[in-house]
Amino acid sequence: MSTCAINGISIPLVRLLGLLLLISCNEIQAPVDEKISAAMKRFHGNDSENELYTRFRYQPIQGLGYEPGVNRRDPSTIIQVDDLFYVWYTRTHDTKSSWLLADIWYATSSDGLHWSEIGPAVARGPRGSWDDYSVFTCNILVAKGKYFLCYQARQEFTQRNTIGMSWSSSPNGPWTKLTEPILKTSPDGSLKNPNQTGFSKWQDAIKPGSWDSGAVHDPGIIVRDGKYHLYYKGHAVGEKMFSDSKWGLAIADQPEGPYHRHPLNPVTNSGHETWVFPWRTGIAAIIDWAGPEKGTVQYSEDGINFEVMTSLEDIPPAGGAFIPDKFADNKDGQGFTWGLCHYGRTDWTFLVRFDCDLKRDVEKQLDWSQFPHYSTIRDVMQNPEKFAVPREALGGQAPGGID
Ligand code: AAL
Repeated sequence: MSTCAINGISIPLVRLLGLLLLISCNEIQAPVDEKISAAMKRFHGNDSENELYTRFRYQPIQGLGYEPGVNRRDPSTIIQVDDLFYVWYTRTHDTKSSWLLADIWYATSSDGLHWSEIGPAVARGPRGSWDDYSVFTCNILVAKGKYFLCYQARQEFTQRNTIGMSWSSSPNGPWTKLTEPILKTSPDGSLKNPNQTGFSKWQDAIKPGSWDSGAVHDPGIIVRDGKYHLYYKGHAVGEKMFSDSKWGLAIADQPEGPYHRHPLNPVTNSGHETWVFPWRTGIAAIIDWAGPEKGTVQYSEDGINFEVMTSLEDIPPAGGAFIPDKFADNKDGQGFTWGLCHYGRTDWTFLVRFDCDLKRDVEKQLDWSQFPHYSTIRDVMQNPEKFAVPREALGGQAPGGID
């Protein structure tokens, strides 16, 4: 074999020719690359052409709107049974917290705007049980001809929470509780006051723990390849900032579990209330206000490895969408156009409706004049007096349009 020596290293001639060709190709390519800015290298297209881009529009609803004396929050995914839409949510009369001392209630509607509150679905357990303090922040799964509600549970003198489940053969109940939680916080880390009641204080740590050792929140289950994929939010014991939360995945062969944490957890590096839905052959996620990838919509072919698709503004807080194919397990996720979410910056939390274009094949609303959130500052909206702006002026539009 012919060889050639470079710096005393002998290289077969064929490999050397290949190497030279590679170097010369790179040389030809380099100037072309240099003509693309870093921003355009990571550019995947305009939002106007991006299927996963949307703007959110909001409107009031009847029956679950603002009502002094009642907190309603964290609505579930909405399902349709016969001609009725169903939603489940946290309900409490407490003035110190809108999710502790709570029970899970449900409401129905035939148009998604006028809701009738029916009554409690799942209530707190008897004193001393693992769900005696609050059952809250629920989600619904429809599988095997049954309905499963999964939710956060707290015991009165225990800081770390659990995820519980109840099932029923009808969306109207009655609901049967599983005797044990389906997920618990990772047991590591050490809290300063593990048996304190009231708000969870996973920040106060003697020893920090893993990412979901402080709390397992916002459970929601999707069916995929015949298995039950439970997505949830985790907080770490010793977490420094409230918005350092991340999402994880636990998988089971049966709706009731046992659920096993995925070895690649956490599967997101950001996100508060979990919001995942089947999209085409994979899973999409809306990451709201928490973490370095806040305000993004992400996609994952396998439900585990998520990539940012674009960013979104004014994401519905704790959005519970009407996702008709959430449990279809057909690798043909279509998305959704509406749902409910909560408003939490009032004395009593309440639910509102959002509409959007996150459905394949819908024509997107691209007209900017439709979106009054553009050019706003939250502090001015909340306290216009401080900025000497008359409250009546808030909804207006500055002359000159939207430039
Ligand atoms: C929500 C959710 C969980 C938290 C609290 C009530 O936004 O993340 O449910 O525990 O806030």
